[in-house]
Amino acid sequence: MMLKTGIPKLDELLGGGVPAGKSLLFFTQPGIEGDVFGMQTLYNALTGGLRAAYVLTMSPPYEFFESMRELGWEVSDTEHHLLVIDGYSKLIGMDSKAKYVVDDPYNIENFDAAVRSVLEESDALFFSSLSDLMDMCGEVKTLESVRAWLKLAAEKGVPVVANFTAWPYDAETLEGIKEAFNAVVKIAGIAERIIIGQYYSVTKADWVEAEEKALLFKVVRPGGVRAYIPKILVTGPYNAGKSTFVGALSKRAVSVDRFGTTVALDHGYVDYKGVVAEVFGTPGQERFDPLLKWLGGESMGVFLVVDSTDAESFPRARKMLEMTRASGLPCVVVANKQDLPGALSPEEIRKQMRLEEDVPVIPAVATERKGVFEAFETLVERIMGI
Ligand SMILES: Nc1nc2c(ncn2[C@@H]2O[C@H](COP(=O)(O)OP(=O)(O)OP(=O)(O)O)[C@@H](O)[C@H]2O)c(=O)[nH]1
Ligand SMILES: [Mg+2]
Repeated sequence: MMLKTGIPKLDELLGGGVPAGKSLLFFTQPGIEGDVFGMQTLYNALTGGLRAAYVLTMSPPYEFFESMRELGWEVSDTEHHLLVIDGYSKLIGMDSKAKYVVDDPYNIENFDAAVRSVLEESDALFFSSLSDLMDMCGEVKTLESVRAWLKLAAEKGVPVVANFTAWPYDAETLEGIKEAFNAVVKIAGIAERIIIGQYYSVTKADWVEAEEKALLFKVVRPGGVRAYIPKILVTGPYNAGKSTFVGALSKRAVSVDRFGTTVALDHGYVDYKGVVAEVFGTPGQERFDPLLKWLGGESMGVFLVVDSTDAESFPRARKMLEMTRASGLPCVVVANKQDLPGALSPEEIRKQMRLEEDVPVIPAVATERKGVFEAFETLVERIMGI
């Protein structure tokens, strides 16, 4: 049994997920939306039919269910096999309907009995926040108990997933908690005075050789964690179908056209199979070429859209490719308008454009949304390298 996180790309990086008896820590920098990672994994486990135990210390159960709902995850302890250990309500003197209610959440021993007991009847164990637990019960005592629970879970073959916010604890505590787990995913921000982006990376996993690559992500509501590509460029000759392509990919798209040709940027927002991307279409006319050079520099990948019936535009397309592909940006050629008579095949286009073997050419009909998501997936794979 593998516990899948359902976090885009993470399961691949972990070699399929969290194996039986192994443990995974989401180690989050304060201020970053790391808690969603644990919640998403819980949701994924529950909808996969697993019996999950959830040690809740962040909020009362109704608030937890509410934040799950905001993320688009309708969860209930009656419909799903969810055992909540409520380690919050008693803090504020509230009643609780949870099966396990911790009487004194300031005492780790009160959690101990509940955790040991749920391990007997669960396929996976989750902690909403081990840092909350530390704040209530002390760093040293919590760490000690966590080690004991992980050992017990390993013996029983139960996978454990926990969130942890890396507040300024003792260095020993921070090292200790990372050491205690089989795998650690670090979740942090890219800051430049303000936080401009969030990323995660697997910094440790003892059952697989995980690449330590940083993946940008975004949290969408509803939806949860999405892999995030801030910029993909769509270029190509005049009238090739770039604006149509951006529109076909996007949930929302804006194009500034005059008399049917683009005079400013197209912008689209793509949300497909766990990946969110901002897509920018460029105007095809030559007078906008300086813009193209400038734009290509900051994007993470390029679609080159060509009109498959218009071989005369191929030299121009080739030139645009060279302009944007400075320093080997991943690129996918979209052989558009395949529905029209006289459309050249992808192979023929490759030949005529003298494209290198490693540049994929994907047949498409942008007006009918055909091939556009194949092109998207192909480019995303190249950008993420997974
Ligand atoms: N038959 C067919 N027509 C298409 C297809 N894709 C786009 N078109 C048409 O081709 C014309 C140009 O499409 P646009 O999306 O505006 O092309 P563009 O590349 O953005 O054009 P510029 O911004 O002027 O460079 C429009 O009339 C589209 O409807 C396709 O797959 N098949
Ligand atoms: Mg256009």
